[in-house]
Amino acid sequence: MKLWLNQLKQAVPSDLNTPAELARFELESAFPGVAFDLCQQDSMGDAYRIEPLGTDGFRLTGGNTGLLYAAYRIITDRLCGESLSSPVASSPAYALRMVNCWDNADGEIERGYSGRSLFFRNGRLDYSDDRIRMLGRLLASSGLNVLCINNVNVHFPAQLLLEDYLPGLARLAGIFRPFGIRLMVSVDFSQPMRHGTGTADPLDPSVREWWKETASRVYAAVPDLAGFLVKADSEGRPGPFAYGRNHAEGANMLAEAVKPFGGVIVWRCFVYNCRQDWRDTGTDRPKAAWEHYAFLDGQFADNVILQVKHGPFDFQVREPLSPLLLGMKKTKLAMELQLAQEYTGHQIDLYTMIPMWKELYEELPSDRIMSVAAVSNLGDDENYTGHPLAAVNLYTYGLLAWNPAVDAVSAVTRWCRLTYRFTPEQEQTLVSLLLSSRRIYEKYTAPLGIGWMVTPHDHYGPNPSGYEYDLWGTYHKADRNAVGIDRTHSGTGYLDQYPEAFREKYGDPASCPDLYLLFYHRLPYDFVMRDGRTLIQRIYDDHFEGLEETRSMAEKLLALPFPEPDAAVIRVRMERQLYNAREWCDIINTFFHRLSGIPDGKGRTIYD
Ligand code: GCV
Repeated sequence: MKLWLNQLKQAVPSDLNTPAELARFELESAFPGVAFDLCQQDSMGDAYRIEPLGTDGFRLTGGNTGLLYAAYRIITDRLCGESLSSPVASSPAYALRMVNCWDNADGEIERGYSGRSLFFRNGRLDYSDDRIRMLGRLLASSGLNVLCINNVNVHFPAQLLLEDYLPGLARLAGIFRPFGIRLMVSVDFSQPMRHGTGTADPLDPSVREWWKETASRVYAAVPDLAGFLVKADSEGRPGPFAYGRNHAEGANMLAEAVKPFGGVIVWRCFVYNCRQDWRDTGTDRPKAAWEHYAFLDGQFADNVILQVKHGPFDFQVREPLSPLLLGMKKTKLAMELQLAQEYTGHQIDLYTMIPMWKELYEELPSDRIMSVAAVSNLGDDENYTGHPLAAVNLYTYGLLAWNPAVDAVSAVTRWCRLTYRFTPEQEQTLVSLLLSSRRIYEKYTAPLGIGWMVTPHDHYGPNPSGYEYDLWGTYHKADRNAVGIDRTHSGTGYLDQYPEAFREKYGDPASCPDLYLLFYHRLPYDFVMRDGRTLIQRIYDDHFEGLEETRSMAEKLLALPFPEPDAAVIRVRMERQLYNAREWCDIINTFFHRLSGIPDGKGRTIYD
């Protein structure tokens, strides 16, 4: 399956070596007889310029990869019915536009909802060359350029990617190379201990030596490896804390090892106390990333990038922008998004992410990050993303990683137009359904920014108190009078981690946007919101509306003439979404009704 490139008829041959060669192949096979003049200027890197030549020809100027991006721009514009009549120039906003796969060597994917790994089987690298080439084409056509193939939780034998599996990694890197995609690997901080160092202390000379020697071996096999991705001292992963060292000392030691080869260390900031006692009211999990990292600003080597989840918790439907992304001004940062729908419907429920990302980018000054990463939603299902419509998230993530100013309607329309042959009315219906899907999902799940009312561990379907007395620090503390946690200065102080403008906007329930209310405030059920409704009425209304809107979405979506096999998959998943939305609506409303004893002002059915 070719997803949004299904109109390209010819497969990419295996004997192309560079992005510029691939650019020529793609253009000549998509537009036989059209004149293309390709001028490679290496200093331009990913950037490109396209000039129309006469009536039907183009001059493309760019770096090796820039030429490929220019070729895909011409091809996708044409397939969308747009033609370039005047010169255009483009360059990406972020140097590294990364996809992080959480694939394990046994072929399982952590938080994977579209089958098994495309790269691993039975503890070994094992893949279909044709599918890898198709994946390379899809990623490159949306502007993405770095792929980390293994889980940040590095389970044995994934460590062998740096050892016995290195030839296989080199071969895989070779398949991706013409697509301008550089591989990255997640590494296990304690790996030197498999080789007798007896310690993984980042200041120990034998440990430093092991990583240097390993980096030189790895880069000899894969000279353009983007670098190493590291999850350290988080959720049981090894890290520098065991030796009394901090994250900067850990990251800088690895950075020194990859530096001679131009590599980077992407060090994740998802670090918090995952064995919290629910009785402990002094610890507030969203504060953790800041507490672990902010004081280290300015201490990281220049080839270290801190990768920060977009929100302070963990990819909930609604979270504020992480304060670390605003505060660490002397450190290179990447924002981490999640395409895998862990908390957002498991690629069963429709959930188009670009409206959420646009909100994040609006609050993030453009110079604060230098890279973006997204946890992959890919697997070996025939359609790669499980739900055929989940592919819109991968494609539009790429468009925004190139240019965060792209607007949501045009990005989603572009994907629809490339993927399906619909009439303008049908296309408009699909675009508006996709764009409304996030808000609909938000309405029927946890209310007003509170998050975490999901089935523990699996994270699909409702369980309002499932995490309430657990170790993960994710509490809502609903009682018969009130719900939420006060995270203002007078509460846990989380809001103090933000610049003044944020504190003013969110600190007062009277000015805090409704959809963030319960993230920042503990409020009584009879709190009167700006539109005059009480908090509890708003919760009931949102849930009833979310269910109704899902029903109406299902009706409209299933009336669209999707081709097979997409139509069948969409039908089955929509049935499951309808069931899920009803469960969420009724369980959340019943939960709050039982606690508060306040009836629905509109007299609708709540099951007590
Ligand atoms: C890869 C959450 C997820 C884990 C994931 C972790 C992380 O806790 O549930 O599956 O582990 O985030 O981002 O490291």
